[in-house]
Amino acid sequence: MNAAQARATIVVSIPDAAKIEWWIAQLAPLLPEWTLRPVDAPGDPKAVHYAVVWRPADGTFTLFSNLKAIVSLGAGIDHVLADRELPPGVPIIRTVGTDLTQRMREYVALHVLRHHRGMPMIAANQRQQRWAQQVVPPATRRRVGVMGLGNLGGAAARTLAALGFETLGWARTQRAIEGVVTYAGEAEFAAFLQRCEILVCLLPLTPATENLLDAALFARLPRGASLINAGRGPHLVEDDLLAALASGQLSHATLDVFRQEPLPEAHPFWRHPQITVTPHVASLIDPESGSRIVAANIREFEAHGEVADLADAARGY
Ligand code: NDP
Ligand code: OXD
Repeated sequence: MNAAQARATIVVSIPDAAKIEWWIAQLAPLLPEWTLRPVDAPGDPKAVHYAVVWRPADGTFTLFSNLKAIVSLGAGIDHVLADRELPPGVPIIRTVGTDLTQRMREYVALHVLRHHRGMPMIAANQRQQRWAQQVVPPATRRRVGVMGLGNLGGAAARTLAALGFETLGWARTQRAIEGVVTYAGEAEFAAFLQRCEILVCLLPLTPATENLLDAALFARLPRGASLINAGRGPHLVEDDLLAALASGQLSHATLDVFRQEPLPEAHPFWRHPQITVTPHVASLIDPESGSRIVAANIREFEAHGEVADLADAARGY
């Protein structure tokens, strides 16, 4: 790095100020050639070459005319693309890694098994001291479908197949995963849905996937199916879920992501007996390994102008 580049700055933008300090403290020793600053005290804006962000405010990047790349502190880039003043053409780097994948595999296995074995009903029975035995089929006769077969969905589908579930997967393009029956695109969506007794959503949020979890989709699932949404809140039409649970078309839902996060205290999902709420923890980025991945990606991008975890902004993920 030459003298002119030595002043280069990386800004960090996260809604929670304490987390900004934390990420700066983690990243600074890994990137000693760069100055790390909070986004609202960037120093010379022309020296800002990278922005490391989670849910940046609208217009965050407009000051930075020499931005080389935006780094999403997560696998999804919807929170970056949501910025209505996003400068066009600036590459967006996702943060993915084996930690993130491992955590998502655990979350999906936990909640699929919980639905499969009827745990919500068993827990409700316990609260009423009710001893009610019910025989459930083995995993080999339970059909579980995963929407989205990328980094996380693909890993989740493999895990479910390894547990013995009859595993189905759906993506935009045809994907081949050993032990998983895969479907692609609009044309094969109905055939996929009609077989899913448990449906897991691990799609990115794009114009094509927003509101996809709606009444029409629920109607295509086998009656009594259950839903796990760990993608994004706006995938789900909330009133349609409540209606499907009330009618018995769906039996239970586990939701990790919401239109408004944190989920407001008065929201009906909190107290709904057929809904399990988890606070966007399916696969929280691990701060230590996360900083190593972010630092490695910045170095790689700086050296070669590209990196494996580059998102495709036009595609939306
Ligand atoms: P990837 O980009 O690796 O994979 C996305 C998958 O979705 C691909 O298989 C893609 O299809 C498919 N897809 C995209 N658009 C469509 C569509 N219109 N129809 C059908 N399939 C589609 O993403 P990741 O697996 O890394 O992450 C997925 C999402 O999970 C993130 O965007 C984020 O929203 C969420 N997430 C949630 C976390 C949590 O803690 N709850 C943590 C991390 C991420 P194709 O293969 O054909 O391209
Ligand atoms: C992510 C997330 O996108 O945590 O990584 O949701």
